[in-house]
This record gives sequence, structure tokens and C-alpha cells, in this order.
Amino acid sequence: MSLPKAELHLHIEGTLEPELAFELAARNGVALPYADTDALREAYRFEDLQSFLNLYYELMAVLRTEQDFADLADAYLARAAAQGVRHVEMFFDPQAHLARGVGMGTVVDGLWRALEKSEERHGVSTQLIMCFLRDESAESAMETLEAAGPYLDRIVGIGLDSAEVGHPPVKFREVYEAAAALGLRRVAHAGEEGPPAYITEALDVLGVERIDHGLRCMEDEELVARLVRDRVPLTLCPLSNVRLRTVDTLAEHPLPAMLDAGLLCTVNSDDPAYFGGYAGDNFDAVRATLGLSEDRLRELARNSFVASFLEHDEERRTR
Ligand code: ES4
Ligand code: ZN
Repeated sequence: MSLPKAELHLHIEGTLEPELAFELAARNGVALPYADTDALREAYRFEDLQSFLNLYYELMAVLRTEQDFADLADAYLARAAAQGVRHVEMFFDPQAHLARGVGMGTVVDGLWRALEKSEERHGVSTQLIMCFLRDESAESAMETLEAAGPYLDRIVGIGLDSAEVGHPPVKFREVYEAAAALGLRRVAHAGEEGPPAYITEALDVLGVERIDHGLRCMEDEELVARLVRDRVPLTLCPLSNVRLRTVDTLAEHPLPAMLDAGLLCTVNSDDPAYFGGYAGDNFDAVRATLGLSEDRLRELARNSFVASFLEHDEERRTR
């Protein structure tokens, strides 16, 4: 039986399964450089974050219309619901679409078609988090925030993703300040491939409320103490870490040590179509491989709601 849980680290573009990619390619007359879904799946062998991102951005070419985004999100929500997800805070990457001539309205209105029916259809509540690509310029991020102006009533917050190393959080200080002034919640990927100092900087300079991944905090004892004291949630993605070789094997994943240290950990899927599983699959994998107790698994599920932007997180807010 799958535990009720919230998914807090999910890139909607990373839910594009090969079958849907080919269906959308045919619908939109887009040629994919793969013979079939098997050949495409063969390409899902990654060396690191960048090798994954190359394919992730390439396949986005099939997403052209509002209906494409609606179909993508609805397919994800159905799968997530089947694995016990009751609430999702969904990342999307507008710059990757704007660069291909697909407008902000197409993306947000398209996703919204699926999100507005999600509670009724799937029993899953939803929020949208707009991410900036950290390997693009700070000016581009600011322009993207401006382009999102008409849609801000449907966007709960901002995030920061894509290639981490060499693109420290401080690069985005101004856009995070502008987003905070607009009342947007703030999160950022940090400490996935980048150093623990990027986690500290995301907290101090960007004012983020959650750290996406944050795995490498374990290299800095003082940082761990701070994250524990301030109950800063970490949105971990164990299968992603294995596929992108952030950890060598799932058995060596630091999740048990992180829980023992008192960190507020959550388990999420990141890019489930590419990394071998949705939220429930990630829970099943850590249960099977890391030998977590039933109490620990319940703690992880409960943490996902505590760490969410739903309105019942008093436990964390009263710190
Ligand atoms: C991502 Cl796993 C990961 N890391 C950073 N950026 C991303 N965008 C989509 N998946
Ligand atoms: Zn991610």
C-alpha cells in the first residue's frame, strides 16, 4: 500500500515518457532522431547532470501547443495519484520553451488545463513553481519573471535549476529579491553537483525556504547543524542521484544518515520518465535498498506535507 505523500521536487518536462514523446512528435510534425521508443530509452544512460540535461532539452521540441502541456501534466498526475501522491508542487522551465518560440501563455495555460481538473480527476492538489535556468543569464531570468506577470496568480513560487557548477546562487540575487517583493515563495536546487557553499548561499542570499537536493550538505557539519536547527526541508531524489551518478549506488545513498542527523528530508522523483520511477517508486526503492523502518517511511511521507506550501505547516513556521 502506498503512503499518502506530497511531491515537492518534480520537473513536469521530466515526466515526458518515450511513448508520449513519439505521440506528440507525430501530432506536431517534429522529427525525433530516434527510430522508436526502445531506441530512445537506450539513450537514457547518463554520465552526469549535463548529459541528462542535453536529452531533456532536446526532447522538449515535441511540446508545442497548450494541449501538449495539458496532456503531459494530466499523464503525470494520473501516474502520481496511482502512487499515493495527494499534492504536487510542480516545477516548469519557461526559458526552455520561450527559446523555442513557445510562449509563456501556451505553457501556463496548457499546464493549467490539467491542473485545474486535477483534484476532481485525480484527487491531487497542485501548485506551480517557475524555475530559472541557472546556466542562462541573470537578465534572462529577470525577463522571464516579467513575462510571467500576467500569470502570477497561478504560480506559487520560483526555483533555480539546470547546470549547477559554475552558476552559484548569488548570480540570481536580484531576481529572487524581485520575486520576494511580488510575494512569491522561493526554493533553489543546491548541493546536487555543486558544493555545500551553494546551499549556504541559497539560504543567505536568495532567502530560499527549501533546498532542492541538498545532498552535499553532508560534507559540512556546521551547515547540517544549521539545516537541522532551522528545519530547512531538503527535497531529495534518490533514483535521480543514482542515474546522474551523484551517488555510486542506491545502497550508498546518505538518506539514512541524513535522517539520523535530524534533517527534514523528503523523497521525490525529479524527472521520473528519465530516472526510472515516480514518487512511490522512489519510496519503494529506499525501503527495499536502504532498509528504512516503517516509522522512517511514515516520517518521510509526513515531512512532505510539513515541507509543502500547503497552509498546515505551522510546525515549521513557528521556529
Ligand atoms: C534537473 Cl535533476 C536536475 N537537476 C538540475 N536541473 C534539472 N532540471 C531538470 N532536472
Ligand atoms: Zn531537480
